[in-house]
Amino acid sequence: MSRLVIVSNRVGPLKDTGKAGGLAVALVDVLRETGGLWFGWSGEVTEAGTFSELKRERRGNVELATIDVSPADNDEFYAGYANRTLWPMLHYRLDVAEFSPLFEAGYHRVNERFAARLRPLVGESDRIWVHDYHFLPLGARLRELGVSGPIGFFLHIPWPPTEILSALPRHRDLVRAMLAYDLIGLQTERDRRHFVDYLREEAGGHELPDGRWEAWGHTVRVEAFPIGIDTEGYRGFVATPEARREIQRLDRHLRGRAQIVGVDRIDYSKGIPHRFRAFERLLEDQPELRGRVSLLQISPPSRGEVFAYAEIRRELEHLAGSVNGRYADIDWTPIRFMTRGFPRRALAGIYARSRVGLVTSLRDGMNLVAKEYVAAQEPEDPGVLVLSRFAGAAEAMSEAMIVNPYAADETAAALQAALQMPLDERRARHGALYARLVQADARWWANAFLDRLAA
Ligand code: GDG
Repeated sequence: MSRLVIVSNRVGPLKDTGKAGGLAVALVDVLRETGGLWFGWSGEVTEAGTFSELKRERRGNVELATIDVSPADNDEFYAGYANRTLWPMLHYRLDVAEFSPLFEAGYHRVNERFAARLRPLVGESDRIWVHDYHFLPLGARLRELGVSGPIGFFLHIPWPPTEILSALPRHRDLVRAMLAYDLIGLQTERDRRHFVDYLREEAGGHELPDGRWEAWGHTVRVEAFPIGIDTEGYRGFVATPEARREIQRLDRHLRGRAQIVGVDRIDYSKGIPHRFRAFERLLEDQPELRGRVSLLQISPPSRGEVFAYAEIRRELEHLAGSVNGRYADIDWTPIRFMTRGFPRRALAGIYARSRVGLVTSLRDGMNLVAKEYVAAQEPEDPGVLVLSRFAGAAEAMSEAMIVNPYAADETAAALQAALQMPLDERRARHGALYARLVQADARWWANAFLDRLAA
């Protein structure tokens, strides 16, 4: 089989350091199968930028190759167009999206440079798999440089309705460039529908008898591949010493009280303020729960250089402070808001000791936390997942308690129902969710995408 080349902004690590996301683990697995190369950003910002020397690291048949970006690239491409224009646009947030010609030019410049640096590393028969919104036009640039083998693209975040996307300046050029890919993978059926609607409405596209789409003189396959986690591997984390340590610490601290857990990078798409308000509503409506249930919110900061992120962090600190000020008691803190991360195995222990996993995304490509929470539960006595209907994960997790995070009263009622749910119902819901996570895991996802790309 031909060699696989993966391109993504963040690369690796090749071995599980305890920090690596499940996605990295799954991608390294598929790279090992046929041997391959993973290309992307080194994580370094240097003056030489995309002209820097290629950094290479090899383990067995898998190689990493990375380059730096310059300070201007970082500001315009990464913190600029990727995270201040595309991220909000694709999360339906026209109100926070910034449209700057400088960002846009930087985005295209970095895509061109990445394509030029990758080109000499690509063999005739290689298959290329490009990831995420940082690299929408990368395939088109690679084609211009003569790459003729299969190139696939997977978008980890949502694809919005045309009415929203069409507000993006030069949206047609961006989507036209995407049609250089042979396969475009999206997280959900809803995202896929939005994408092909766009092709029909804006590009005069139509579906061919073999299911591919023709638009603007290109032919492309567009399908949904909902991303999974390494379910059984994750389940195994709960038995590790790192997880056990957190479980013991929580047992000592909680002393029989129930805990609701939320885990997300600080990001306005995750609906964390809505979560705090729903929890406040629960305490308001159910006075008997005061002193008996708490919310633990773990939120490693991200993209702090972007104003909207610094702002949401301040809002959360304020909200947590005001709920705690109002309801806390000598021996009970309603919301424990932690702006730091935990190692993955420790996190698994925290999920395992939480009665409820609460995900209130206002818009989310998939949401892996929802899946990890389910994977970490003890099948004999599992907790309950309360999940926003606006997370891609909701499409295939109907046995979770699905909520509208904008309705604080509805979310509060679901929390109460989750806290009181009888054991047999918890087991039935968890059993169905877990079985699906085992089937549609990260390996299944990667292989489904690559099989389609090969076809
Ligand atoms: C994007 C899309 C899509 C979180 N806190 C800590 C920590 N995490 C880990 C979680 C989980 C990952 O980060 C977050 O993944 P999500 O899927 O929830 O969200 P995004 O980061 O926004 O990811 C999303 C995903 O891509 C994959 O396609 O599902 O919709 O937005 O794995 O566990 N990990 C550690 N410490 C923490 O404190 N170690």
